[in-house]
Amino acid sequence: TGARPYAAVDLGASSGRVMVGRVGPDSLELTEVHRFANRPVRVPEGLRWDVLGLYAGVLEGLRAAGDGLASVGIDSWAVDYGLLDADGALLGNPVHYRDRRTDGVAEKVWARVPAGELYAATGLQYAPFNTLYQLTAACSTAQLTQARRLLLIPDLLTYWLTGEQGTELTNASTTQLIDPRTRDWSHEVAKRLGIDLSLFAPLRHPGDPAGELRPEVLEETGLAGPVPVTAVGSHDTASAVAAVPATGERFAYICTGTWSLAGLELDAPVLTEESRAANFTNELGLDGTVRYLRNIMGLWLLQECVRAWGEPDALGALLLEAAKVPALRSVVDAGDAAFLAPGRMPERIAEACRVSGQPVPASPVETTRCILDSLALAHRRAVEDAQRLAGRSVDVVHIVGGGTRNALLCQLTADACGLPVVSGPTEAAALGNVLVQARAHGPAGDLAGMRRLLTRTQLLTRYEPRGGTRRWEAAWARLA
Ligand code: ADP
Ligand code: LRH
Repeated sequence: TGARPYAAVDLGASSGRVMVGRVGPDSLELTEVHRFANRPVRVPEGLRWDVLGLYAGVLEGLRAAGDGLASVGIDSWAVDYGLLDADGALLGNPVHYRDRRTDGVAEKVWARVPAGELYAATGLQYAPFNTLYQLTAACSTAQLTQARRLLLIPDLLTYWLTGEQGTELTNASTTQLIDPRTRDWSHEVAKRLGIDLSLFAPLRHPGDPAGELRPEVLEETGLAGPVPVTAVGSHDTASAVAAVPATGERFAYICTGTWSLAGLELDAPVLTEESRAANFTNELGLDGTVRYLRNIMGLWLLQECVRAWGEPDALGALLLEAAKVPALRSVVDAGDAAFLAPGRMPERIAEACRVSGQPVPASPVETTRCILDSLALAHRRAVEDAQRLAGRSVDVVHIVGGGTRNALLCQLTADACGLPVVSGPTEAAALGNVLVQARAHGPAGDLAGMRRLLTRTQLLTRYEPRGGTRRWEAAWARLA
């Protein structure tokens, strides 16, 4: 196609990639030009992101993308940030959301703003790593005291590329400092918690210009300027949901990768007490939408086990063998924050099976099966609960992200939900990123139009439910 290329930088918790997308009236092509590991590093202060390594990966990816880029967009995992001093220099290494510094912090926050009021004001589920709790944990540190600016990870990398600062809205909604009804800062929550909102740069919306690559960046990447940078749905999950190839409105989605984010796209937040009790979140999506979803531990459980077993290349073989293990022998609660921290994952899963009186998986293959059954079960619970709490029903579940490569997980999810699953695209976040850039620089298209293009151009796989949803309900009862 003659269409100009867009570069999408998509940083997940397990890997970063730079993809080049080309969008035509009836075509959408995505090519991976660079992929690099994202490895958290444990230093004496705690668990940190290697943000310089990530930035180097971004530069290398842009070099590989080559000349002629119509624009660049960046998305990443949510909630985390870097702090800048008065000179604009980064203060320390950004803290990883799995760091333990937020242990016990929620109670301090709720003593000032009760959990119910916080939910009514921000719509965010309780997660220890929401930026609000991280900032409370950091409140008297030398770093935060010196900081003059806070930039969320994609905004920090955008700043390094362009010299311009902003706070992109979809990701800002994961700080728990945004009111999902006004789609603006919640001044009252910030005030009551003593959080200085002037630390944040002004809000930017997906599609807004975010500057141009600095001359030094052009030099380093060998690119000819000017190359504009465009704000996208900079929360990876917002970009991924934008790229769910749904044909109507009656769909649920599950973005699978390190996490499973399972829920619905709505026009307005659900802020009821029942919704809070069910730990559903109202994050902001494209074009005025709300991502009403629950965080499920996701393939993190498996990643951590594979890391513990020391066989990083064994995943394919493990999954083939796991498919032969009888279903639902033991399950764990894959929504349980007890699995958040790294380390000893096979033992922690075994322990959870033991205390709930179920057979303890006796091999890596059995543990793998236990994880996948547990994820499918958590997917079912989230899809069912979301429909009930939002008063909407669906007749298809879309799975996007790295988990689409796991056919067993997709089939088990169809079985558990009792609904057809349509899986794909795998690189949904990068596609959503590209499409938002394309419409900012070309003819405007709405979300439905973007999705029609995805349905026509992406390879999708359909899994039919094989019956027996009662067994899944019964399995859940073992955990209750
Ligand atoms: P993130 O964006 O959170 O880093 P991804 O969307 O890249 O995550 O998904 C990573 C997950 O995809 C891995 O944890 C792994 O379970 C799964 N995955 C990747 N490649 C394969 C594969 N070839 N077969 C099965 N699963 C895979
Ligand atoms: C997925 C994700 C998710 C957040 C978590 C911190 O990558 O952005 O939506 O809850 O990381």
